[in-house]
Amino acid sequence: MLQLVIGNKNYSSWSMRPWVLMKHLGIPFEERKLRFDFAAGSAFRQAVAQVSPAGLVPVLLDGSLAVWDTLAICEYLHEAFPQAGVWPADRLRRARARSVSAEMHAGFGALRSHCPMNIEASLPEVGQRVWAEQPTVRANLARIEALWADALTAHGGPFLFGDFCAADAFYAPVCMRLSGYALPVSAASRAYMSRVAAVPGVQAWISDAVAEQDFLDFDEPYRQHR
Ligand SMILES: N[C@@H](CCC(=O)N[C@@H](CS)C(=O)NCC(=O)O)C(=O)O
Repeated sequence: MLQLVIGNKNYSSWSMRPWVLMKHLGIPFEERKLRFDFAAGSAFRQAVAQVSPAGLVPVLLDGSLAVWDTLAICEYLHEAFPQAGVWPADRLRRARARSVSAEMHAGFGALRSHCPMNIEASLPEVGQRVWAEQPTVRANLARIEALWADALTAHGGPFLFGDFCAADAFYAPVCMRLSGYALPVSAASRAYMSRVAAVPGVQAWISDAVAEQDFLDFDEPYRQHR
């Protein structure tokens, strides 16, 4: 049985990606959740160090093999379950899906740092301030909306490349951020975000995140409590 080591569901955007993808595709796995605590020597640090030299979550364990980093995990799943639909079946779509996923993986730093994922919170006033003060966040969002629009138009929806695949899983935490911080987006983007949020695997992650009832101040630059 595969095991996916993840962090707090409310905060861990990287953990969310392979988790929702595997749930959606029906790839069986066991979840092992580690509560975030980034202090040196913490239980989190010790547990992650036992499975990954990189010291970050998520980590996919297949027997004695550890695969870390979300893109590597998606590629491993694609090879282990070639029919599951991790990436689109069509070669050109697959190349584009990998491109937009890699762009997410390597980029959008301003959006990620100014609007950290916090699924449970509703932070429209923070979003309004960030939007007014941070041109880099506005530029990130313009690029995200453009690439969503291009993919949805080219492939006819309902997801970026037709069926929900790894590319949508990569943007699922972005959808959470745009909703939670109520950033202004087009009607087409909002409709795509609603479709992503309605996917059963995404729904399951959201309800677990809301039920977590945890508050980690270092992950909450904008709140003192829930
Ligand atoms: N590039 C990595 C990023 C993983 C990552 O940054 N994970 C965060 C949690 S969402 C983490 O483990 N942080 C622990 C730390 O910063 O020490 C991936 O794609 O998996």
